[in-house]
Amino acid sequence: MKRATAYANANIALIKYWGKNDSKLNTPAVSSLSMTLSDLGTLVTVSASGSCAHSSSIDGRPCTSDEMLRVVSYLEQVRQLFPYEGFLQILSKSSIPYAAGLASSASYFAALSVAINDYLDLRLDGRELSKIARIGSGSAARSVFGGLVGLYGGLSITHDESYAFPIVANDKLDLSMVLAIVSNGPKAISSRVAMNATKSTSPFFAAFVQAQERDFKEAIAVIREGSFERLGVLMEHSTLKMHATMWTARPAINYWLPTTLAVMDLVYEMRKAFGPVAYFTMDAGPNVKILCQSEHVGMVIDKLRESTLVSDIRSCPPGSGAQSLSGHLS
Ligand code: 2P0
Repeated sequence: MKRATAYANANIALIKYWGKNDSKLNTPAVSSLSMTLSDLGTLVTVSASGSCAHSSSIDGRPCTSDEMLRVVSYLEQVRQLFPYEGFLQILSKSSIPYAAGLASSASYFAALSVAINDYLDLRLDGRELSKIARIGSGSAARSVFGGLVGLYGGLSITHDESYAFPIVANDKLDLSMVLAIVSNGPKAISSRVAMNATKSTSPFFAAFVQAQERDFKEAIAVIREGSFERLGVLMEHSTLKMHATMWTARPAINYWLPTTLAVMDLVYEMRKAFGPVAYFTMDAGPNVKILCQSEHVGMVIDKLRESTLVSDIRSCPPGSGAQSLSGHLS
């Protein structure tokens, strides 16, 4: 039986993507920048479905109808771009808590895109792969590449212009991300629904979009120069601006929990005690991701443990991009 399997890691945005330009092709309204994480990702195997419909399972359970809708819509978009016959079976296995704001859809659609590329023998390069991964999930475009990655977006950007690219970081940065898992539960509102509601109702959304291109370009320059402090400051400002657009949506959207704020406070305390060593970012969920340099990972973990605010702590250095594998899920 013909099968193709790929693995992709999750990524965490330093400069956030929030809001869409085109909902069908899923082009983002703003450019964004992320770090691909190591050892936190999704394995996907593609084969023929053997029936007259696509089929799909996640971690051994059948997809819910909403999940199925999203996968089928992606597979049919791919069919329009790269015509293929018949229907596909998609099996996946993830090391990420599902839908908890830990980029599970990013690694899923990046791995799926690479597996489909192999299965259909499309021979797409990284840029083209990132464009089809983006159709599945905006952030998935970035998981195609390892390390630090940019993704072009914009209010009038086209499918061809919206692709991801790797950014060569200055060795001085030596980044790592510590994840403080406040909650593993699925989010109450999907990021897709939340970003559409934010874009159409928040008076702050236009300001977020306006500032984003400058933040994106500055972050790329800072990554090349190797200034950790400037990168951390930009990252915190980006997440706070993004969440401010959500709180000012109607009705308001809030992903944070009291523990989220307590962990943010702890990061401020780390900086008071040790200088510019740690910065926070939060996504569509209550979990806090702390950016630091390798030499400070031990201190960040110790402080989190001492605080007893979270029991699940993971540290992730930068990880590799999506890749084809020879073993398959069954
Ligand atoms: C990001 N997030 O840049 C931002 C920050 C969450 C907050 O991308 O609708 O799953 O599939 O394109 O990529 C989460 O949204 O949204 C996300 P879709 P996605 O990482």
